[in-house]
Amino acid sequence: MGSRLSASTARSGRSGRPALPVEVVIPVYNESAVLRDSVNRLHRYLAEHQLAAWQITIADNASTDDSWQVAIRLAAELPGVRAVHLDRKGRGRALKEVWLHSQARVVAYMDADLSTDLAALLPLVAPLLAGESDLAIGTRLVAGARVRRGLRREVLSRGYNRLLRLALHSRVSDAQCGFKAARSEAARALLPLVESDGWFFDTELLMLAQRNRMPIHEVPVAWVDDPDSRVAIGPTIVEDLRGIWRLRRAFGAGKGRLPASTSGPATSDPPRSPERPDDQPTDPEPSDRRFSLNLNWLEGSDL
Ligand SMILES: Nc1nc2c(ncn2[C@@H]2O[C@H](COP(=O)(O)OP(=O)(O)O)[C@@H](O)[C@H]2O)c(=O)[nH]1
Ligand SMILES: [Mg+2]
Repeated sequence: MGSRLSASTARSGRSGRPALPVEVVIPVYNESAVLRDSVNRLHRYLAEHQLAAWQITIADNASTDDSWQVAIRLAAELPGVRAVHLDRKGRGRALKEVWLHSQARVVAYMDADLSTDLAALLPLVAPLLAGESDLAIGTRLVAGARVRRGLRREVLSRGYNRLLRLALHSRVSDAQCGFKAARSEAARALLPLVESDGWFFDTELLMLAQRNRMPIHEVPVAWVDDPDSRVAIGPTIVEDLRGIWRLRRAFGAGKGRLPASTSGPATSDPPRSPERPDDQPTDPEPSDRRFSLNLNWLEGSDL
């Protein structure tokens, strides 16, 4: 996939810890205006919140501004930060590349503009570290979320998620929030099935997880939209519609199932029959679980 690492890479957040519990990826395309500030904020947050050990990976795809130079400098300056460069564009491509090769137990990503309040990060990863869930997503579309964004984006977002419910029986409230995490084992099982290297990556990953009965934990987030966007609305809508159609056909043909042995902790139920490929619960009690986490155990644990 044509990736290279910066000179100073792969340092964990705390020294002397053999295992790396969490790797947070920041996918980057032309983000030089915000990258330094965002990585510094995330770095400070992780250091202050004592998340056992962690790594931040800046994953740049072919930026044409000086994002890559900024990324290299940040990796040299900050312990626990590394930079990865890929030659070809695509946020999904970057996440696949880093997540597939991660040494961490939990992989996460967040958009470079840090639209999501970082307070949601520990609730996002805690159930994954505890083995209670396979995937975790930030959501802007449930009670408890606080969202500031324009009407057009709000309508598009709600419409898209409604379409997913109709077309793919989605039980995910917000497939597109740029704030997600997965147990690495679950990610490694699912990622080879994900065809999209672009914006549809998130939806495809989630629908495949749901199809394989992997629990998806939802965390309501505080979100302040950054109007500086890399998304070209028209082509992205076309990409999404094509993706939904592709998944419908694939699932209808019985595809998208993992072998039983690669399923996660909550995937031991026998697979459903191919006649009802999409009718699978995402998380039987997402709202109960959402607020019941005790995060204290993260501190000083040897995870
Ligand atoms: N690695 C990588 N990241 C990308 C690419 N395109 C967009 N991104 C990143 O994806 C994230 C979300 O993009 P953004 O423009 O904020 O999307 P929006 O919030 O939906 O408007 C940001 O961190 C972008 O830099 C790409 O081709 N490669
Ligand atoms: Mg954004």
